[in-house]
Amino acid sequence: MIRLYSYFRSSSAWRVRIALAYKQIPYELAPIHLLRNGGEQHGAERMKLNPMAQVPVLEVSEPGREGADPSRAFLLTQSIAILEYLEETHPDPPLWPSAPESRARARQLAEIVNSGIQPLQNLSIQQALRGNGVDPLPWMRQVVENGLRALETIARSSAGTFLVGDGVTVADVCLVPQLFNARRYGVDVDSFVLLRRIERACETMSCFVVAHPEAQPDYEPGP
Ligand SMILES: N[C@@H](CCC(=O)N[C@@H](CS)C(=O)NCC(=O)O)C(=O)O
Repeated sequence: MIRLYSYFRSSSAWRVRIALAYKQIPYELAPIHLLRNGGEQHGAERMKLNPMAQVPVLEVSEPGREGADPSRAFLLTQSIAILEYLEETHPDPPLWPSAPESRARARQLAEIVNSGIQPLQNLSIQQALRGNGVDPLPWMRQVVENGLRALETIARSSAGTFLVGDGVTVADVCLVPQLFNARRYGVDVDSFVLLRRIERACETMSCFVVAHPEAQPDYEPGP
């Protein structure tokens, strides 16, 4: 059995939700509220799941094995490591292209989001800036715009229907949640014409629809 610890608005957890849906892997969703009570991710039990106090966390236990010891479940954090694990255990349909050049390009674009944008605008960074009396919004806009500009520029030479060719890849899985965050921060997403076109293509796929924050059981309206 697979359980995903998630927060509806977490872009990193959203990536994993897309991959689980795309690969049609059944799972149980376990919400962790990142804002309630000072952030449930910091609680002692949650810290046992992920000492980084972040979502997503994937928990894999032996299916149906009676008396299985839950403390021996396989726990995995870091969305890209989780996506790779899902790819290796459920290779079809794939999220990584098979040709080395396209595969590397998909990784490169995914890492622009995963390493070059998301960590710089994460909740803990926003809270640290606010704690120092700094409004985080201009910083968040700047890092998101810089990253999206790089994505748009590089993808001009690799994109077909999706960021890399005509099949959905890990790069698109990272792009769509990041565009959602960009809008929340007031970034003019429509100025990224290619990224918007690819987002629209993704939105026609059911795996992106069911993974959307508003489709989650823990969804709450709000900014
Ligand atoms: N590199 C990690 C990033 C995980 C991450 O930053 N998760 C955010 C939500 S998107 C989080 O849990 N933040 C909690 C906090 O900053 O307190 C991954 O890809 O899984």
